Amino acid sequence: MLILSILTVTGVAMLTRMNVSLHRSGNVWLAQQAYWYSVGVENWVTQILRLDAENSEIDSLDEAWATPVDYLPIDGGAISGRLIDQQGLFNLNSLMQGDVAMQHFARLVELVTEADIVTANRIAQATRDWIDTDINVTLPDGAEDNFYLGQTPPYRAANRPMASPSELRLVAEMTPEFYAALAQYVTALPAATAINVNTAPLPVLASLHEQLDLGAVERLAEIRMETPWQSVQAFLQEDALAGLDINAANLTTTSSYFLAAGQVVVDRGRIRYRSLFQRAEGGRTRLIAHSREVF
Ligand SMILES: [Ca+2]
Ligand SMILES: [Ca+2]
Repeated sequence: MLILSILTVTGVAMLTRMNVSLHRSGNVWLAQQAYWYSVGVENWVTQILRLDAENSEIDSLDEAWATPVDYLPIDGGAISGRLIDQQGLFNLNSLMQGDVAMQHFARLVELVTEADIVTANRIAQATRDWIDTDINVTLPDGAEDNFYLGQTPPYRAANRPMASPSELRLVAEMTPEFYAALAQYVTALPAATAINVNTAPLPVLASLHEQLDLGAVERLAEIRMETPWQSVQAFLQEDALAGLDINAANLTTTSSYFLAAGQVVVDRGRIRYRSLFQRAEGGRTRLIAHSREVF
C-alpha cells in the first residue's frame, strides 16, 4: 500500500514536470514563430522601400510605406507596426554639423519640454560635447568629463556619435521628464543627416526657426498633406516662411533611414521588434540594426 502511494506520488510529480516542460517547449515554439514573422516583416519592408524609391522622387507621408499596419491577422495571432522616417526626426549625431543644427535642437528642446531657453541651450551644448571627440567644453554651458566625474556614480562623456538616442538620458541637464517628452522626436543615425520637411512632426518643423511656433507649422502640415514639397526650394517659398532666411543646407525632401517598429503575436509567443533600414541611392535597402524583445 505504501509502495503504491509512493509510486503514485512519483508518477504525479513526473507528469507535472512533463507538463511544465511541454508547456515550455510550446512557448519557445510560439516565440520562434513570432521571431520568424518579424524576419518576414524586415524582408517585406526592404521591398517596400526599394519599390518606393523606384516609383517616387521624394518621401512624404502620403506614400504606401507611411501607412501603419494596425492589425494584420496571421495563424494564431497578428502583426502590427509602422515605418517611421528617421530623417523626419532630429538626428542627435547631426549636432556635429555646426551651429545651425545646435539651434534646431535647442529650439526643439524648448518646444516640447518644460525647459526654458537657457536650459535648452545648455542641453544642446552638452549633447554636442557628449558626441564630439575632444574634451573641451563648448562655451558657455557645455559639459565634458569634469562634470560627469562629479556625479554619483561618476561616469565619462562618450566622445563619439550616439549609438542610441537613449544616451541622451546621461547628458548634463537632461531629466527623465525632458527625455520622455523628447524621445519621439529624436534619433541617432550612423551619419549626420538633413531633416525631411515632408515627414517631420510639427515640433521638428517649428524648430527650424525661432519665429515659427506650433500654430504656424500647422498650416504647413495641411499644405504638405495635399501637396508634398518636391524640393527644399519649394518648401522655403511657402508664405509662412517668407523672410525667415532658413538655412536650406540642413533640409531635404528625401530620406535614407527608416525605422520599422511594432509587434508580432502568435498565441503566447509575443515579440516587439525595432528594425533600422538604410536605403541607398537607387533604392537598394539594407537592414543596419535591429532589436527584438519578448513581452
Ligand atoms: Ca518616396
Ligand atoms: Ca566631447
